[in-house]
Parts: sequence; C-alpha cells; structure tokens
Amino acid sequence: MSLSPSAQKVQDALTARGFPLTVLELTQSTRTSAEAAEAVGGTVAQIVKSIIFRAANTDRVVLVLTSGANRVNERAVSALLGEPLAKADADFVRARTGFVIGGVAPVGHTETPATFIDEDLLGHAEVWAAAGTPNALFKLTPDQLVRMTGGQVARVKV
Ligand code: 5CA
Repeated sequence: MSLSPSAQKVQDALTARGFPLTVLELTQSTRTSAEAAEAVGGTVAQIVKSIIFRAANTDRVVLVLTSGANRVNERAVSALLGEPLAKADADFVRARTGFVIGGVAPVGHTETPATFIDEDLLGHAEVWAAAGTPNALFKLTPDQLVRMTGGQVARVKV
C-alpha cells in the first residue's frame, strides 16, 4: 500500500535517519490520542502527542512530545526554553511544521524545532507517534524517540 505524501515524508525521514520503523496509514482516524490508542490496541498513555508552540521572543517553533495521558505545563516548557510561549494556531502549525494538526510527527518537519520530551513516555516499552496525517502512526521505543529528535527529556506535564 502506498502512503499519502505527508506520511511518506515521515517514512523517508525515519529511513534517512537510519531507523528501521514502518509508518502505518489506517482507514480509521488517529486524530486524537484516544482514537490513536483504540486504533493500535494500546493505552492513551502510550500515544505521543506532538504539541506545537511558538517561542514568543525568537519566533522559533517549539515541539513538546507528551504522553497522551498528560497535559503540557506551558510554564515548565517556557522555563526550559528560556522565553515565553505563544499559542500556535492551525495556520502556524501547517506553515512551520509542514503538517496538519492531528498529524504532526516527531520528525520530518520543515524546520528543526526546539524539542522537549515528556519523561513519562520513557516508562513505556513502546509508544506510538503520529506520522504526518490524522490517519498515520508509527511504533517506536522511547529511546528511539529521544535519539531521532535530539529532544530534551524533562518534566513537562501539569
Ligand atoms: N494523531 C494524534 C495522536 S498521535 C495527534 O496528533 N494528537 S496530538 O495531540 O498530537 O494533536 C492534536 C493537538 O493539536 C491537540 O492536543 C492540541 O494541542 C492541538 N490543537 C488542536 N486544535 C488546535 C488548534 N485549533 N490550534 C492549535 N492547536 C490545536
């Protein structure tokens, strides 16, 4: 089965980085963590949410990879980043990551974001992340997530 262009972009980014991981494009929605968990038969906590912010002073893209069970503590991320966070709207997400909301992947972005990883994700043997569309996912280990993104593991939850 061929992947849609956005899912293929993520597959290519994984392959280019040397990760033997496979993007799955499903017929059902994986737009939300709950839908993604149901689709793969996992728990919501095993779903990697990709939450985008804008760094308010420098306009950098900020990517917070958090467990589907958690909410991002913006104050904690701001402290790690060293500047305030601004909300990212749907247009910002699309323009600056190359992905639509609900399909933002950890890799394959238009520009390399400042990346933070929820320490709770490291408590799972395997997790699932979005792969470019609201129907595409891939399974990986938390260690692979850290290595492929170069993200900083931290306490980022409320
Ligand atoms: N595919 C699923 C599971 S991996 C997924 O991408 N989930 S997600 O949580 O990473 O992506 C949805 C997130 O996009 C929401 O948690 C929310 O933070 C954000 N979001 C949803 N609507 C908007 C919006 N209108 N503007 C900005 N961000 C939004």
